[in-house]
Amino acid sequence: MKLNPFVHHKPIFPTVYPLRSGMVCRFLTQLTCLLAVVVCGLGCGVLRADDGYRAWLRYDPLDQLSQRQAWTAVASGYICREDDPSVQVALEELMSGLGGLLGIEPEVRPEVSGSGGVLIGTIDGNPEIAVRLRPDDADQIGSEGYVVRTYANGNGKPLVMVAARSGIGVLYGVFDLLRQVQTGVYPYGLDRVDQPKIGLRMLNHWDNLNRTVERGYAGFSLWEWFELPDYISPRYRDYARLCASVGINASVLTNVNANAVILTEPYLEKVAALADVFRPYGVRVYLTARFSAPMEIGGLETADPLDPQVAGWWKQKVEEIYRHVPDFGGFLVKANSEGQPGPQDYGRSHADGANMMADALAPYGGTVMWRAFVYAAEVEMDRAMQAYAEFQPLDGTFRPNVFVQIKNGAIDFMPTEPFHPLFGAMPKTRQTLELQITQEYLGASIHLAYLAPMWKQCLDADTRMAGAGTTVAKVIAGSNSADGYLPGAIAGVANTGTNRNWTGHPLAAANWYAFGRLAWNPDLSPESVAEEWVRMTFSNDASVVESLRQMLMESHPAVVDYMMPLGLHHIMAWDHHYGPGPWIDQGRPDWTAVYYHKADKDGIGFDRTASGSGAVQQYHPDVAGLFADANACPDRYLLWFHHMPWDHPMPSGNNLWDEICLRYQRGVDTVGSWLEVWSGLKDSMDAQRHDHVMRLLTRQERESRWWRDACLSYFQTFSNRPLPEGVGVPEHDLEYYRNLRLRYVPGTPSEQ
Ligand code: GCW
Repeated sequence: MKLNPFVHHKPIFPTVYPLRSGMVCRFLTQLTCLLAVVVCGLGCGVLRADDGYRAWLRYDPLDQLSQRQAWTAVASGYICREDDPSVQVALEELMSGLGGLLGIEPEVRPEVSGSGGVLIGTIDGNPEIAVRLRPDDADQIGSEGYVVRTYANGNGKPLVMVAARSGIGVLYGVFDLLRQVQTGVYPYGLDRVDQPKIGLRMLNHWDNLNRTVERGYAGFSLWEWFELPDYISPRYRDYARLCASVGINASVLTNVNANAVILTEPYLEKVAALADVFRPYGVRVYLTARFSAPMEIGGLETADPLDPQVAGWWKQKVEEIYRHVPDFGGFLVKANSEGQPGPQDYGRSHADGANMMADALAPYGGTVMWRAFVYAAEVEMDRAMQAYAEFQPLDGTFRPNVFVQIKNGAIDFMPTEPFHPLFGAMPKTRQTLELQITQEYLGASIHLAYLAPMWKQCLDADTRMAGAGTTVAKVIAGSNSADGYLPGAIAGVANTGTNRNWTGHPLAAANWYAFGRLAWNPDLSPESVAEEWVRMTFSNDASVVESLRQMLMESHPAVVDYMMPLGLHHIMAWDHHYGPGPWIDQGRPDWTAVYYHKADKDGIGFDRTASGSGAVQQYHPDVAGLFADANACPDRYLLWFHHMPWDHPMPSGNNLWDEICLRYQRGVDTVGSWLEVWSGLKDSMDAQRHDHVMRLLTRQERESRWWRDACLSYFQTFSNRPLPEGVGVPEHDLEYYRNLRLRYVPGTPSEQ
């Protein structure tokens, strides 16, 4: 058995900023750890400054004494005898995790002995595992799942076993085990048998080669292209660890608004270096492919997918990529969308384009993720209908290794959107659900918005396409469901960057975490996921858990209230999308706000019923019936589907105008209430994160009033009605808000 000799001593995340002198650094690190253990042991809470780098894998001494003692008794040693790279990183993680949480450094042994311990390994790789498994375990864990179970071990010493079929399953099991310890679960009676419900769980990075990140609000791209492949930042490994800890198993490194240069030889060497780091963590690398690459870097005169030379170029290119990255995942493609080149430039269909690339990738097991986010300014049809109109008729024409990647809603990651009508409507095509973790339309990294409840609404939405219960989650899970859909995937547009804490807002890491957890198991409740994250990221202290979980759960509804309540959408500022802009009426119509809210003296909202654009009819008749009936339509989608009179009576008893105003106010009030809640947590966490969040919440409260005041002043010019009682009076006149101009908002593609 070969073990990495460094793993005993090498902390995976530095506990202090790296210092110049190794000795001083080691001494201080040890001193800090010792102090932390003492402080924690005295029950004083965890008060060390925390820059957030370790995210939810903090591994500070467990703040619950009796759980800590119980686990310390179990973790008397680690039993592992496999060389598999994923098992090895699992062992490192276990040692670093339990070492930090319990303050212990036990030995690694090859055999189970009378003294208990943590046994990890694969079924085939370690006979100690095989003899302990139950007959049905192997069937329930698939290729990526695991069993985490506590056994009584002879003389009363408990043994915890983490078993899987594959090394990556062992790693996932170890992360699950660490999560149990971190969140204060006792070791006794632990019996967890789990596997992911969705096979492909991907992050999409909209990262450019110059390291700007489109719609990224947490600094620059994590990928140091210029330094690669010579210098390998330790951050890559920590990124992979964080991904693996929540089950993310694929990463598209580059922006969908693609640059063909990523496919050139020097860049493929850099990509290979990243893939090498990610591999033991089970994270497969994908790239975006610019459709016109054969012309831009291949010297061809066309990129026509039916031209044999073009197909030949892609075949060769793919062969070259696999030489560098033998387990390359495939391509993500944005074609004929927002100015990107695509097969339609040559009169060909999306299927022609996708299939040509799919054929090149198929021999290597690679896939094409082809985006359905297409709409054209010249087309008269309601933008919300165009993707369905384009793609649904192509069902059955895509190769088996093509996934059609569909945003959760039919417009574009709005604060709330009804689920996309394409889900479940292409039974012969693999579908990927694309969510946006980065907060393009939800206050960037400044506003708190925990997105799991919104994602969950989409995952749970019943498309009815194969009968009642055909939820979006089931459609993308595919063969796991009884509905006969092909296995699909889930993708999240990442919110990561070079900010020390990865996500800018210290609480925005909850969204990265929750994306992974829901991708693994869409049946989890957003609330339980929030609670896990709080416990792991902050503390198990009841007041912290309770207050922060509640704030997280309130946050998305609050942001919807103060930005775009009742199904209003796309009323944000031009281009950078930060702040209100309901008055935007210039530029291509489907990028304006007036196209969507259609406010006039009679009312407000987009009529998508049969009397309007007819978009509801793209849904299954049962769903269409619900959305088309203004009295039955969930109120969060009311103005998405209906143009309603200002005096329409709402179920609350208010008329529509008053209801809109009161929703804006409710959002402002909710954010205001967090200021006090957060102040109250001052002594329960480190000052660094407390202060950072306090300042952001203060700004969010101010900006929630900005949204309310700007939007209501503007809509009031149509409703001609007074603000109801209880709604704050705008600080400025409408002209003031219209003239506000933000410059250099992060993540904005154009220079401004
Ligand atoms: O949400 C919009 C963004 C664009 C983005 C596009 C897309 C990457 O404003 O910045 O481009 O969607 O999803 O392709």
